[in-house]
Amino acid sequence: MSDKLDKLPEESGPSGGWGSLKGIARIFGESWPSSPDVLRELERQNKPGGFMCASCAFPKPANYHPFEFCENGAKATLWEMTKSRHTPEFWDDHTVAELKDWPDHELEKTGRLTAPMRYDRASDRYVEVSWDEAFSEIGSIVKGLPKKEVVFYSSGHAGLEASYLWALMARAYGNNNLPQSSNMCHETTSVGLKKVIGSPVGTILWEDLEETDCFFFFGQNPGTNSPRFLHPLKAAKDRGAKIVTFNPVKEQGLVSFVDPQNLYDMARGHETKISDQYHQLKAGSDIAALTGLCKAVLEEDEKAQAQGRPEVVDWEFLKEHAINYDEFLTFCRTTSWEQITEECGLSEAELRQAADVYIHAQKVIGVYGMGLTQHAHGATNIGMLVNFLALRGNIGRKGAGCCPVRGHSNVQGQRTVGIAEKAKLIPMDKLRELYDFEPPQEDGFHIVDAAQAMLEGKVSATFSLGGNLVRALPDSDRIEEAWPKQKLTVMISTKLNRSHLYPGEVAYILPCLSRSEKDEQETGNQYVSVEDSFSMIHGSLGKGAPASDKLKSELAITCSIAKAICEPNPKLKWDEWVKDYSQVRDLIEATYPDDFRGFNERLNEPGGFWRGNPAHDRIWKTESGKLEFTTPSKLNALGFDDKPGRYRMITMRSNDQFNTTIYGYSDRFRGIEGTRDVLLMNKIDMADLGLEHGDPVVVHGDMDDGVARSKTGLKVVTFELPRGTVGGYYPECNVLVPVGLNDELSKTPGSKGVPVRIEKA
Ligand SMILES: Nc1nc2c(c(=O)[nH]1)N[C@H]1C(S)=C(S)[C@@H](COP(=O)(O)OP(=O)(O)OC[C@H]3O[C@@H](n4cnc5c(=O)[nH]c(N)nc54)[C@H](O)[C@@H]3O)O[C@H]1N2
Ligand SMILES: Nc1nc2c(c(=O)[nH]1)N[C@H]1C(S)=C(S)[C@@H](COP(=O)(O)OP(=O)(O)OC[C@H]3O[C@@H](n4cnc5c(=O)[nH]c(N)nc54)[C@H](O)[C@@H]3O)O[C@H]1N2
Ligand SMILES: [Mo]
Repeated sequence: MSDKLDKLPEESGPSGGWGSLKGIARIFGESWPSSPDVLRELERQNKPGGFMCASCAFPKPANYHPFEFCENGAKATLWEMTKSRHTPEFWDDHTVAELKDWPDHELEKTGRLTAPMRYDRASDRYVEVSWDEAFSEIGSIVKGLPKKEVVFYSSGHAGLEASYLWALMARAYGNNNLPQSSNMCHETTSVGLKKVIGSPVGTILWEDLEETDCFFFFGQNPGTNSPRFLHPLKAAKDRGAKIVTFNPVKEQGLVSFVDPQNLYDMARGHETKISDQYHQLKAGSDIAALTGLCKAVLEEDEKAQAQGRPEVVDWEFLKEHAINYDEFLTFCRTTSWEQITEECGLSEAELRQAADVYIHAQKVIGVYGMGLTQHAHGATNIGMLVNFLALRGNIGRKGAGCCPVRGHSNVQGQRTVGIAEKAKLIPMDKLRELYDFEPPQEDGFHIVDAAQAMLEGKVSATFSLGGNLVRALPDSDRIEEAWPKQKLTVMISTKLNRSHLYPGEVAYILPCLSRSEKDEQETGNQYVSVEDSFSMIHGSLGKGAPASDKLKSELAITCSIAKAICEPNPKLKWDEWVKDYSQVRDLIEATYPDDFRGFNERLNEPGGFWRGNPAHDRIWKTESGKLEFTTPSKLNALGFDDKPGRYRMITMRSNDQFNTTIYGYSDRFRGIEGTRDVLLMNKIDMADLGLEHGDPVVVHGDMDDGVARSKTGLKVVTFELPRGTVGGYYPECNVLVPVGLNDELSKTPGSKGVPVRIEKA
């Protein structure tokens, strides 16, 4: 792979447009889909009766486009519909040791896994086994392990039916060790947003996107991570709405967009400007910026009151709905503009300009993503955004609200149906009543607890329903060392990934169907269902030919594992449930009647059915029964102090990856081509260190925790970033993220605020 670092990153083109079609065409060419039906499948994507995108969780509108998918959704579908097959014969020519030198992209490119395989230590290869052998050995090993040491991880792909049974299996087995990918992601939302508004999920619906006249974006990158969002954003801009963005990185998707579905715009190259203002604040400094915004709003309110104009702050809303705002307002008044601007690197004028847009908008949506959640004080970040929205009553009102943009396609839904490590979140009485067993009452492992226990040798077995933990977790070097010390690792996967290269004493790879494939069971082809970021539930039906006739569905694999490891119980009808998934939907409804009333009947409502959200209607399920203001204890969200030579590193996603799945080496929007081994840096910071564009560097972890961390093999790239903030790609830079650097409330890893030192190699 030759990089193209001889020249500086170029000004990139708009998001969408011809570039997005080229991006799709490249994957199409590389993976030559096995079936001529592939275009028909793409056409069915995200529509009622079709299948729901396996990429992100952005909502699917009831009034869909002819092609309701984006560049990255199409890439995800084509990537899983590849004609390449990873058959057991692959291992005739390769060993695990050899594959450790392969990049992630090459591992997944070996194709769809076709048969269950077991690791053979003597030859250092995986060999095919029968499904029965696999389940029977898994059962006999797990029965001999301490219950507390068995972990049931899930990455947010699997549908609601399989996920419900996955959680039921863990509890019937005897623990709540149900960490999920959202523990590394929007756990800050699940805990932090819940604390302040009583809802662990966003408050807006599709119609609010169509009504709003203003968006404030904090640390979310729609162009890459939720490109279908660009359509309602463009529509908003076309009707005169304003968009203000806070992000250390100038992300192309938030700068301009050409709608690839609009032939007229495509032919004319008509770009829609997305952000009216773009504020490149320092990484981790949103608390300061939001304090500035709120301070400006307050000052305007005081002026308006003095001059007898209408109030700027919605005092009525605060009095009726909120508590603790006095303390916060005092904090804003007593924090000086110097403190604020020093901390975030933006000027008072810039912050006032942004506040001015806010003050003049009637309906504001606050959007956020990993830029707020993945910090040591991520929950405070979210609390601050809620303060800001609440000042003018912008929550629980049409066209206004709080919009966390979720990651994996069913990450939110998995939590809704019981994947959670905290016992108090689960209706245990219902489980007892429905299934006649005593559910475990002790909390289980959050992913960070599981990682820490793994490092201490206290995890004996991990089951992974999707995902690639060895790569996705912080401190990935240390995890690579600890992971193989487990007695058993079982990975339910579609493609080969790095986690498979660190097999436990006994290790299985169990290959499953993907969402676009036919899931034929005794009663016919089965629907599954997912929940999107707006809490809408959608049915999804795969129709494509399975990649191999040996594949099983995630639900079928879950039921077989459950049968092998749980005590027999006539109420746990694992075999019956596989025959007809609608029975599982009935059980979900019986367990969560408020959320899933009429589940089977409502499965295919266009745009999905809404499971409701009290905060949307200004009912606050918080401890106090009110919206709770947050007063921060400091002006940044970092878990360390600044000091000379220490930089704040953000770990970032390119436009050519889905988490640890690397589609290619073209980060088109950032103008970085041919490599991911880069460190992005401000040119003045580079000059300070005597670095020139393209110089090799070593990046050292700079957390004061006694652990040495370093990443070699990176080249420095001149990039427009605030001084003191540097960027590197996830997952390559995960070796630098300390496992102990987490959000104080939710334990979400601080992947956007990692302390590092930089040295010329
Ligand atoms: N194509 C594609 N789509 C995806 C994914 C993918 O990898 N590829 N991943 C999926 C998953 S699981 C998730 S969770 C979502 C993630 O989607 P996002 O939430 O958009 O996550 P990131 O791209 O990691 O980071 C978002 C933005 O935060 C900015 N940022 C970093 N630090 C800060 C900060 O301190 N303050 C502010 N204000 N901004 C900051 C970054 O520059 C970046 O633009 O996307 C999902 N969709
Ligand atoms: N430093 C840093 N670390 C991060 C992040 C970051 O921004 N910075 N982001 C974090 C976030 S937001 C997340 S969500 C996690 C992601 O962590 P994970 O969810 O664990 O990782 P993925 O890369 O999404 O998992 C990819 C693998 O899933 C399997 N797979 C794909 N499709 C399917 C399917 O349909 N079924 C099954 N069973 N398997 C499938 C394939 O084998 C593929 O190799 O990483 C986190 N780690
Ligand atoms: Mo995520």
